[in-house]
Amino acid sequence: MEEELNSLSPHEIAERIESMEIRGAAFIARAAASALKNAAVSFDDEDVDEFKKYMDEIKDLLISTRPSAVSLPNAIRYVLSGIDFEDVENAREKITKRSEDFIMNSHDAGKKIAEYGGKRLEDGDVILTHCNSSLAIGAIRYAWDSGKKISVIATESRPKRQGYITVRELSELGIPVSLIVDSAVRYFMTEIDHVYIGADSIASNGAVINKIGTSQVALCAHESRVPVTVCAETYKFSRATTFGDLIQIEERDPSEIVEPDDFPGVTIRNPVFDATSEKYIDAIITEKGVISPSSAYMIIEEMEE
Ligand code: RUB
Repeated sequence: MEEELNSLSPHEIAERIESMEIRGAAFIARAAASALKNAAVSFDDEDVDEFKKYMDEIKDLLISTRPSAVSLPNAIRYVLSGIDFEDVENAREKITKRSEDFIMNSHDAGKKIAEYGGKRLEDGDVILTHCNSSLAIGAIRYAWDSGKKISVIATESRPKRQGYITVRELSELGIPVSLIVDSAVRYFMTEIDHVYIGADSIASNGAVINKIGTSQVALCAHESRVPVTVCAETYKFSRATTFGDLIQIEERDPSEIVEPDDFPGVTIRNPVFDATSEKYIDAIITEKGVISPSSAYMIIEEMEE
């Protein structure tokens, strides 16, 4: 699907992010970088002010699609930083190059995180994962490919059931995997050695925003003394949280849960992410190494302006 991005207009990419055809924070970030490149390449005018206006429109459109994934504005900031908009051709070339660099760095970061995360798993480990994180799966896959006989328990992840994608991916790799409903997490926690999850955003205090239900998984793990590991590239850390901003939790259409007409007079709420306190997270694996949540601020300090 990623190869297809080059042939899509920026509006088509924004639509696919909003509808969740493109989903998962890493893929969303790379898709946003591609959308900016496609916008720059297809802009057909020499007026630099119009070009800047158009790029700003695309930027705002992309940012509005998934408000909880900080990877998205961070990808956009990376691609557009240092672009002076004095000449269309020059700006176009720089945007193209920075977009390609972002995508390449994102893939490289994923490989490093897979290695660091995979090495921490041991033969015989049972890993619980929630939702569908390409980074958490990368680490699990690394351990499996290294010959460790691990197995996975994956939650269904209501309402959109991204857990189905996870179990299909793992089972295609030959990794033993069980599917459970979200409410069975505590029941199975005594069988689990590690919780491995991804992140949409990480706040400066180390709190992690990820798929709704992650905080319950982490609480259960804490109760059973099971370590919780978050696999996330540094572009998922939120600089704005150091200045007091809170990460917005996206609420989506209630029809993702049930048909609202079947429940007249009932308010149906559909928050799709939640915040897990840093108290319940043991390690965050980034491409720069394994850190404790209390070091999140240092990662943000080092981020490119
Ligand atoms: C996906 C989700 C994933 C993170 C990390 O939610 O919560 O755990 O985005 O994914 P949604 P990755 O399906 O609503 O986008 O590790 O692939 O970046």
